[in-house]
Amino acid sequence: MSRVTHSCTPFDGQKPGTSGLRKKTRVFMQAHYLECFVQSIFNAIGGAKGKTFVIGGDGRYFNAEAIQTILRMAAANGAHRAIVGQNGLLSTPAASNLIRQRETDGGLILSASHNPGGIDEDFGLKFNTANGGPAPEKVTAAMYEETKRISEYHTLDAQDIDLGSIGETRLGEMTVEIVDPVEDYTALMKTLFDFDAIRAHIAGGFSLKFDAMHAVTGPYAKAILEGALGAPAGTVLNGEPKVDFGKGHPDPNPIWAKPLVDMVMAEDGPDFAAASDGDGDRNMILGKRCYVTPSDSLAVLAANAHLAPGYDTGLAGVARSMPTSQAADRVAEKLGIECFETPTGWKFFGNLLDAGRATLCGEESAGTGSDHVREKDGLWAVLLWLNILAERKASVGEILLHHWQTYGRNYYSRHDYEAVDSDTANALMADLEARLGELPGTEVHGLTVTKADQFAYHDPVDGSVSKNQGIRIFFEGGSRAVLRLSGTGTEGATLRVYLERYMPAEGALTIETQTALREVAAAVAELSALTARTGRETPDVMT
Ligand code: VG1
Ligand code: CO
Repeated sequence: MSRVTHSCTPFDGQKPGTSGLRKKTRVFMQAHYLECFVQSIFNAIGGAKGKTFVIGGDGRYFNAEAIQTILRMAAANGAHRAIVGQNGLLSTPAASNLIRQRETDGGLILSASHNPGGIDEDFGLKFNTANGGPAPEKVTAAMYEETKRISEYHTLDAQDIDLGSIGETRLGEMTVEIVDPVEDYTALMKTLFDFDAIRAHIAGGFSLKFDAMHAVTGPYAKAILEGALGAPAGTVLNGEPKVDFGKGHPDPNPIWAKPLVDMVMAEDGPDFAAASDGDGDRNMILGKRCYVTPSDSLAVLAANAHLAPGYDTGLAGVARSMPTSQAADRVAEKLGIECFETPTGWKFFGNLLDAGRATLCGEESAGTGSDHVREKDGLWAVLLWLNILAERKASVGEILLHHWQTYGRNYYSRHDYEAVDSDTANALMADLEARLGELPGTEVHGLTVTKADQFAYHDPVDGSVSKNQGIRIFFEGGSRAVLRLSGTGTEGATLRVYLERYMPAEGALTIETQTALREVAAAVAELSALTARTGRETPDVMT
């Protein structure tokens, strides 16, 4: 087994986005492409020599092949040990947990998350640091610099190893440890939640469904929901991970998980339903005849987390991404705890969690998590909801209504315009940005602009500044619109328009969401000349 050094030339565009490097699978499969990026990661972190890494992915097409390549390269770069999920599978939160529990030097997570999988779909790779969280901007920037000057990479001239058998093998000088991907994660969940109370609630007739969307959470959900919590077999739907996710988008929202939504809207539907995404870090929460927006979910969880054993001493603080609705802010205010507003992407929560300033974090894109790992965590959110439901013995709908009656309601929706021509999208954003100064005072569709800016984040822990994180337009009365371009797409640009309107507790709390947001949507469309520029009358996806 000899070490081989290949020379290579840099590839354009190996710049990590919101969550690692995401490209079409065929792009990743080009000769030397993956290798150049992996070597750049090792170079950017001061080499792999003597280090231990966790390696695993969401099981999509090319997952297993890419892991073999990474293992050979890690060995050739002098790594000491690789901890790999059996068959190459690890949900993103489970990988984060392993990185932390085993006190490793970080991990390589293979996923394009909610994007579809397959040879003509998407693939992705990201590096998480020793705290278990996605590499912060200064590290991803260093990786990108390496990708621009890379001239060689190291690998081993060796056969593939068997990823299916649990236990240890050697690859050159490196130990490869294949682990059960579910075991440690399940143990962690048991320390946070009252499994007995949830089990009793389910045994008492509380019914639930979980849609794993043919992605990585299937084995986790079966072990935890059907195994440890005693939910009947068949509770987990689409529970076998597939390389193409059954040809769907493994994105837990009312569009891509429509069958589940239809189920809870039916007369004989379950009391609770949930879904997770490709790599298991997102969640969608549903109750009988009710969809909980991720922003509301964060707020409800913040208000009720003390009911679960892992959080019974209260929360240090709450953090949300900037486009996420301000519902959680109201809870934080009432609890008298800090509330942070960060740019989109979980990497910005890491410092706050490490410093003990935030306990719960959330994003409007179906991401919720806590300081138990350094990633958002789909099943964790499901279990916290279940724990709260078991304690409060109320329905999801009742809890939500009670929440709005206490704090008021932040009507909220995200409108996505997908595969927009990149130049068009960039010009729309640039022109709007240039006009931000003149917007205050403007009246549009009955709304008056009070403030407009380009969001910049000043990290309170390390003092770093992240600029250009999205355009915010505030209106009189507490409504708000945010515009930003996606950093996870692989085709053209995706323009995300986030809409929010606040209704006080004594106001109308049950208006249909899109109806409640009609004026804000019309106002932002007019201010950005959205239809004229993009030719789009309606969004492709509304969540
Ligand atoms: C999207 C979401 C963002 C999330 C990111 C990764 O990013 O908006 O909130 O953190 O996906 O989630 P963007 O740049 O496309 O808006 V996942 O589940 O893909 O790791
Ligand atoms: Co994900």
